[in-house]
Amino acid sequence: MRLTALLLPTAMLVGLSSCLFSSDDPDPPSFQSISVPDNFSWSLSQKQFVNIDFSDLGLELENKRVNVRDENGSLVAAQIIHSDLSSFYLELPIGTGTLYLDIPSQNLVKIYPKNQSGDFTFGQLADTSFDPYFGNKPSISEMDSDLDGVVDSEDDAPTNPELAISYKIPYKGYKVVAMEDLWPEQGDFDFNDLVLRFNQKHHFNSENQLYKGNYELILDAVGGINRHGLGFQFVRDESTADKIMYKSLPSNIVSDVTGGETVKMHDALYTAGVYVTEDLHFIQSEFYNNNGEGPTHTPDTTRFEVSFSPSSTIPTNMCTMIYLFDRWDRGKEVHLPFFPPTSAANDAYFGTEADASIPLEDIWYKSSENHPWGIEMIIGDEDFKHTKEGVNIILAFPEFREWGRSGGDSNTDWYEKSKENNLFQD
Ligand SMILES: [Ca+2]
Ligand SMILES: [Ca+2]
Ligand SMILES: [Ca+2]
Repeated sequence: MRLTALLLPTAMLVGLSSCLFSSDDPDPPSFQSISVPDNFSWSLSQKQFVNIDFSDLGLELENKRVNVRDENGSLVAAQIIHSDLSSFYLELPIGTGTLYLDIPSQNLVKIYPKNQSGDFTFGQLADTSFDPYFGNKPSISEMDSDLDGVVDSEDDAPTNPELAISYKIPYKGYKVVAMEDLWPEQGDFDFNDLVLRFNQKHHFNSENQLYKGNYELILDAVGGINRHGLGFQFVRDESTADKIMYKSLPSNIVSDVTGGETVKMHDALYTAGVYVTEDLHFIQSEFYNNNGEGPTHTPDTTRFEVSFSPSSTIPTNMCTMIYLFDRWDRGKEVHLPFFPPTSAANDAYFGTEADASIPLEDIWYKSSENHPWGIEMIIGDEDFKHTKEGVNIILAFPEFREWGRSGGDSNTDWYEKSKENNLFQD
């Protein structure tokens, strides 16, 4: 096994926005003062590839279920084992500790602690003792009602032959995205032009092929001045220990979209994804900014379902990320760092203003100082409280800067340590 992964958090910079520095801070730090490693992803989460070869066990595991659980027994991910192999792509809350693998049919639990470099040591099969903590019981049902090869007791949809496994990503809480929307120009680094949380529940068939996904998106703040649409894109994470890299997927992996009134499929020629809305205002029940200056309102929630064309063209390491686009200039998209533009983007914007994307090297949406237009966080059940309008994030969260400088290695709890009166929710 192996893995490696990555994501780390990071930081941001600041820029302009002078008016918000408090008078008791005579030398307010600027976002530009943060020097970060080139390969810093500005992500506060833990992404990990895990490939497990069960052949050493010498057990009959074909069509048997394997679960990944956290230390409380909560389901993180699951798969049906074929040819003694399983491959997982995990997006975990920062700080996730030991993971466990359980194979119910064998009454077997294996423990995978993190090693010193922060990776889980999957595959070493270090501990084969049953851990009663999970209350695991061998699967007793041999009935396979829907004939998909997975016995009823291990089948999340025992009467639907097209579904066998379902789990949420992230497995608890949400993926939080906080963005600046002026790309390719630099903004004021308050990261509240868009603040949203989303979660996805993915459903797979007995061949571990993605069949459909249910998405929930909570629009916490819309602090930007410009009108923007919102999209989801599906990409594959090709990151290694040395390089962060995401690659677009072809649009034909998506076969249908249902649910929200504003949601529709990307055009056939585009890369894989959906338009959540052509204008963020359209998914608000009434207009709000939630930034302390404009109107305040309970955040609206949008839900939709995406059907995929189950086939091996959807890789295990597929991940979902949101992006913004200019309502009046569709080719102007804003993505998190390292995430590629969709095929609807206008290449002419790259390398202009503050953008220093290097398309041939798969480096996207970063400035020449490696500063981002958005950050991503997976922080489990904790809430992220965003900044008030115009408050530079490094002022609101004093440890943010050190997090960035460390390339995400230290101060990963910066979001819990805000300076008083700088957050919208204060
Ligand atoms: Ca079945
Ligand atoms: Ca089934
Ligand atoms: Ca801003």
